[in-house]
Amino acid sequence: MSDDEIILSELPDDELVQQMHDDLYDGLKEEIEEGTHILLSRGWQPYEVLTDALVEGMRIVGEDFRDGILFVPEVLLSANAMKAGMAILRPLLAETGAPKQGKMVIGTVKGDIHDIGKNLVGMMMEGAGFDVIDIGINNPVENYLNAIEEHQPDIVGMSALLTTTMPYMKVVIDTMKEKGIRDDYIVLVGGAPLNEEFGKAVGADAYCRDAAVTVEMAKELIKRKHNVSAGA
Ligand code: B1M
Repeated sequence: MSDDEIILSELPDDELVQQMHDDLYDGLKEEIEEGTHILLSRGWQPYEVLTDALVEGMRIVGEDFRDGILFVPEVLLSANAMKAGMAILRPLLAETGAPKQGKMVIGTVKGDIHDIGKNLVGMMMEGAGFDVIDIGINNPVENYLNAIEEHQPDIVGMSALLTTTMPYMKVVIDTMKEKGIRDDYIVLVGGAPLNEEFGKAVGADAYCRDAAVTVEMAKELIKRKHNVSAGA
């Protein structure tokens, strides 16, 4: 059977998810949108669709990108297809009715244009009751400082996907220190090449492995901050 003849709605769940991995790989935006709708209509939770169908699909793309099988233009199509699926899930993830938790400014650091992970973190944080101010990609330190001043968040989040851009997180944190404002905010960092040790080395409050960990970490650190200020 050729790809053209596959009717997504007739596939059982496991084959549909497999097909969505293939469609994401091939950058087929409409098929990803359709698959996302079908899984939701079958009672899948938005978070399950996100992780099992989309994030897993992108992981496979990442492997072949690394191995030189896929190239930038193809990966861009995959990214666009992934974003189309995420756009469907976003309002559903935000609709949890969770009580307000606080505010976060988040952006990808200077030199880096990867934004899928950051967007996903933003979506999950919104769903958990945080107000999220997304300052986008390729942010020099001034953008973080301006957003901090304007929005007075509880949390500053930084994303980096490249080993060449992740050191810039230290530039942002060091500048916050120089201005005497570092300790006024919770600073969280994340992105595929980072780890806990790196998070400590740059002076962040925590490294967050994924979006779910970011939510848990944010809630925990906000709670601690409130306890400290209540005790002070
Ligand atoms: Co790029 N890219 N890319 N890329 N890309 C990687 C990162 C790479 C690992 C691929 C590879 O070789 N295997 C590699 C980096 C190698 C390295 O630095 N060691 C790489 C490279 C080399 C490049 C270029 C240099 C390629 C080139 O031009 N020759 C170039 C750089 C451009 C630039 O930024 N200046 C480039 C370009 C691109 C595209 C534009 C084609 C596209 C980005 C499209 C977009 O984002 N709009 C792209 C993509 C899609 C990828 C991969 C395949 C997928 C990234 C992704 O979206 N993952 C990636 C391979 C990989 O990561 N394995 C790769 C899905 C996403 C859900 O996961 O982003 O990890 P992730 O986010 C997670 C966690 O990390 C965490 O939570 C998220 C959700 O669970 N997290 C945070 C992320 N940010 C957080 C912030 C937080 C908390 C948690 O704040 C508190």
